[in-house]
Amino acid sequence: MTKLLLAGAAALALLPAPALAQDAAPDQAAAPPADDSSPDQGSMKGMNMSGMDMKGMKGMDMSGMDMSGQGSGTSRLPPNEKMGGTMLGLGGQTMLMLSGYVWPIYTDQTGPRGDDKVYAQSMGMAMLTAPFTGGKVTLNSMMSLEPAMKHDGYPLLYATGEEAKGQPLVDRQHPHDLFMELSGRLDLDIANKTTAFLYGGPVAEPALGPSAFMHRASAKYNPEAPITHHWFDSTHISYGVVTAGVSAPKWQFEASAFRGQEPDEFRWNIETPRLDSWSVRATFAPSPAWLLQASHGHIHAPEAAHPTEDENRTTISAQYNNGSGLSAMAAFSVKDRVPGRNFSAWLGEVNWDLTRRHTLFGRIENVDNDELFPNPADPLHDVAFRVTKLQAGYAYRLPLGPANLALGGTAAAFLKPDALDAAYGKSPMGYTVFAKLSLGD
Ligand SMILES: [Cu+2]
Repeated sequence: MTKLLLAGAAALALLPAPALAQDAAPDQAAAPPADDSSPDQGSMKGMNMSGMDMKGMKGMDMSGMDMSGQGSGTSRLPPNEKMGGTMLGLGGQTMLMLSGYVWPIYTDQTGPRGDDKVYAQSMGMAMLTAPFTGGKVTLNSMMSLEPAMKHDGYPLLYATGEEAKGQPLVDRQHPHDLFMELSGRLDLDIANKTTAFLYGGPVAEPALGPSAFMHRASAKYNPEAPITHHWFDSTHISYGVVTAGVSAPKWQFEASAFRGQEPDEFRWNIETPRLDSWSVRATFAPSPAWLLQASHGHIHAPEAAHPTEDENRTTISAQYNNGSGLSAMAAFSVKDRVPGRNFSAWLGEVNWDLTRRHTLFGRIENVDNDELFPNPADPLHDVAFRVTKLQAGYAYRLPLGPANLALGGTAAAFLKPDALDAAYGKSPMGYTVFAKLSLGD
């Protein structure tokens, strides 16, 4: 995927700048400029044409390929939310969108349970869209080189979920798998702007939770995964997914069958797909700025360490994007362990592009977690603690042609019960500095 990103960037770098927009639509290059009342212009709004000559795009027929408001998997974002990327026309109306990032980070998580590390997050996405009369086919691939960061990922206080060396990961965030998504989607028009769709693949995302954090504008410069990842969006890499739904501009209903077990610690391979879990999701976009989501799923034996425990997960979320640099999300989740009890979590997240250069962002999370002491001999084993994480960050952005470089850092503090002082210290902190190079926004 780094390769993909570089290849995309290199391909663009080889083109003379004025040809860029034309390259995005070779068949329309010679088309006469359309008048400003072109009905297709609305669909351009959602696309990030950074560095491109918008005038050259006006004549394009963008019907069937409005990417605004699309999140990860089949999830949706506020219609105002742009999907960053570079479009390449492949003839006819077939388009290839490339986007991705390489994100070197240094983190220092303090206190007895902290650690520091230099690591890199990465992702490369390629999306092929081929409209036809009466519908559209979309193929998605998303890859990451994060498996190179070793099984135990990166230090992140109070994060839990998945395993390394056969042990549950605690105070660390797992790396993502090489194949984050390999999926296809078929949309068939059933009414004006309304489609019935079928989506799925060996690696895909079921209809559960809000769009995964790496696809939300509200988290685009936040280098830390949410410590509530396993309450909201941890199913975003599932081995085996089939989803059917109906999608309209303002609403979407869908249901999925998928494999409940989380990815194992060997992250270069594709694990055996199964369909042993299910979920349903309803999505509503009352206006271009808002996206509301509610979902519920039954996850069969998600954790390898607890093969006899299932999980019922219910999430609701509200996302906001004003279309001019301010995006936010508020979300609430209840994890009902079967057998077991409920564990709830909530999250608030914001990203504010103050100017073209300066961005402020932050996240607040609160989670009830009983996995902080995995050793059965520990007196605090299986005891639940409610922890709040408060995090703020800043990014300085440098546009580099079709790419963007963001330099920044974050600081995080925690509110926790005194009973955790012995293990974590009185006031542990989490710091990061980073440089995010992205194709697209
Ligand atoms: Cu993840």
